[in-house]
Amino acid sequence: MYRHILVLTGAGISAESGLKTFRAQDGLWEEHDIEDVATPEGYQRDRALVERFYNSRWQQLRHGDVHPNAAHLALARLEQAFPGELLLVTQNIDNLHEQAGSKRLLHMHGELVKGRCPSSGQTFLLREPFGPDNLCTCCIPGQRLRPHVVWFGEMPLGMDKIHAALERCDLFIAIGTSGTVYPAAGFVDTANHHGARTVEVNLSGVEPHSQFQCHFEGKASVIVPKLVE
Ligand code: BV8
Repeated sequence: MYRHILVLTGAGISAESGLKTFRAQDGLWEEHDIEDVATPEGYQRDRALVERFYNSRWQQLRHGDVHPNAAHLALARLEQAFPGELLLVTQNIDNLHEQAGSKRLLHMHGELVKGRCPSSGQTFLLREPFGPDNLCTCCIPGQRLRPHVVWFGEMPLGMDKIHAALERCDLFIAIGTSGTVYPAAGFVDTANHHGARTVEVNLSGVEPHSQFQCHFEGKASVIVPKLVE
């Protein structure tokens, strides 16, 4: 019986909810260079482009027909039912895990529904799109809020908590991630090193990552509920 579970999710778990992944044909990055929309340098170079990139994703999450799918809901049920320790670390910046009911959740790459004051680091729930009028209320005069998102070259959030959980976990499950972005892509090596069972859930036809001991091929909305039941 497992006592400490760490679940890592990527864009693939939200794909069936209608949110684009990063590296599929019609993925987010197909329309943009990472350097232009997901780096501090890109934000300095063309703030309006970056704001448009995040505003459109924020609007889709708020007003689009985007809802948690069976995989999100199954993970929330697991958290409720599991008597041991469970931490859900997501690379995703959408709030579908929260909408599904997950509470023991860590957004290591930030959150689309929040803005951050560039001076104080304070975060604010977004009430309007990013732009010249969307200012923080923690400074005088207010600073223009930036997306509360971890860009390439920026330190992911909650790394101490994640490393502590990786060293303790006896089951590590990665769901819907291409394993291309570090440090998340290296978590499986740490879990293996500490003797955890490591499991990967990804689409069939996708090259499994050899570092995982077990692979379940199929859509997350089909596989994850079966794993949880
Ligand atoms: C860091 C937020 C150090 C933005 C994201 C040079 C300079 C600096 C750093 C580096 C460098 N070279 C390399 C690095 C490290 C860099 C990195 O890894 N680069 C890569 C490109 C090589 N990492 C970083 O920069 C990180 N920070 O290293 O800091 C540091 C140290 C000290 C002090 C300061 C700094 C920060 C990385 C975070 C970047 N931000 N997101 C945004 O969201 O807009 S990353 C972005 O990619 C998303 O968060 C996403 O989660 C992540 C990974 O992608 P996936 O989630 O895996 O999505 P993808 O589309 O790739 O794959 C989807 C998968 O799902 C596929 O496998 C598909 O088959 C599967 N799937 C699809 N449908 C389904 C499915 N599976 C199941 N069911 C389905 N239905």
